[in-house]
Amino acid sequence: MLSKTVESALNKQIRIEAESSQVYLAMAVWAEVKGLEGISNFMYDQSDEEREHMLKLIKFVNERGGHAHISELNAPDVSFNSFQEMFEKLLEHEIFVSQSINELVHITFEEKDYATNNFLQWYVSEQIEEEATARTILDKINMIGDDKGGLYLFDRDIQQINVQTAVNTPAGE
Ligand code: OFO
Repeated sequence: MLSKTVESALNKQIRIEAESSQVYLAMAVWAEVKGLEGISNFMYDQSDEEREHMLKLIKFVNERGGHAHISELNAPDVSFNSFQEMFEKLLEHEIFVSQSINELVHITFEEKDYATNNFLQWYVSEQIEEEATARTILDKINMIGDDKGGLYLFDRDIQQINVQTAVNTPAGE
């Protein structure tokens, strides 16, 4: 059974994951309109993943005797000055999500809720991976700068970058 404190902290995270999904959906649309299909597909996939993160939390709250709260969401940024700016925002957002997960883990310790703590370890690992992917992409985008040819090649290769980072990051590291 969840304490009210843990339940409301989990519900806050449900909202953050839902907002993350919207953040990446808006980036996917922007990239698609700009004609960069690879980047757009990457963002659509990220958006789907965030929805999965949200659903996983919803199921957990309900299974543990709580009531998952589906709330209104803040609107995401829908346009960017450059791809560089968009990927900077992606990394910033993932860092924000990691901090939020850390606070949530801290609350479970305070509440002596070790089952929820254990459940959240998956999110801790996931965030390490997502931050690493975002940093790798941003490094590459920073190298490309304003070079259109470079961006074109990057658009073709972005899916691979994601997969390689995931494979090269041992679970829990
Ligand atoms: Fe990348 O945010 Fe979910 O966990």
